[in-house]
Amino acid sequence: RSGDWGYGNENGPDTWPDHFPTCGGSRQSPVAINTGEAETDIPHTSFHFVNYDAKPTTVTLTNTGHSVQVNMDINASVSGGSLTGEFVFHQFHFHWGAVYTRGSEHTVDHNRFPGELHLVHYRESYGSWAEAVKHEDGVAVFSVLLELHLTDNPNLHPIVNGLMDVILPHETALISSVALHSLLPSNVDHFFRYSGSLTTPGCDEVVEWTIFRDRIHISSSQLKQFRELTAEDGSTLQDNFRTLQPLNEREVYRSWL
Ligand code: SG4
Ligand code: ZN
Repeated sequence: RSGDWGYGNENGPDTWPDHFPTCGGSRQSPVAINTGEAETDIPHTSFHFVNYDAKPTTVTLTNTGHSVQVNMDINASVSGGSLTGEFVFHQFHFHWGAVYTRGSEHTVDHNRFPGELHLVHYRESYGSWAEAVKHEDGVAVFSVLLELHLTDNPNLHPIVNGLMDVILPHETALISSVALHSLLPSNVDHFFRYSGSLTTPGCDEVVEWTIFRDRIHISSSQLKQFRELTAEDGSTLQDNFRTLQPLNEREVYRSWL
């Protein structure tokens, strides 16, 4: 029973803490971000991306039953950007809505976006994802908000074109190669930073979050194809975003004055 969490009335975010106590913790994600309230006193260093422009040979798309996720055979990593060390790229995945007025997990200045892309990394010094999630500084997730645009985002084509092959939960397909760099906004110098959790059960409080201020585009027809997927519980896979969590004692920082 406890394995069948989801985003519906019966199994949605409000019920997660019943089966996954950490989901009721005090350092949870996502949160509402407000530019005017963000602290500006963090050191200003640019990100250093390694192999983000590489085109891996094997890229797989998986319907996890809760999201659609991309894994690739690549040794990409990131440091700088006020992160406290080097983080190895692990996977990326998406959250999206049933309609374009919702779908993102974080809000910025009270705006919800039709989707949110998460690039998940783990701390290099922990050696593996499994080890890193045991440590409160083990994971770094980069969030790219998806903004509705009239025309397709060609950089999303490899992913969107693969969706029809992973309609059912746990289906996997090979897709055309994609460079991580092509999924980042053109300006990565402006970002928000706070410490939080994974946004799905067990909600481990291990994540240094980076939310880029600038967005990338997605068209309504591209969004529509995400909504063709089937979720673990048999419903349409959409509105797979968690409700906003209290900030409690935490600060949100921003990288610019
Ligand atoms: C999505 O459901 C991913 O597919 C999950 O990856 C991921 O869980 C989960 O989101 C939470 O990640 O960046 N939103 S998040 O906090 O990475 C993990 C898998 O299920 C554990 C592998
Ligand atoms: Zn996510």
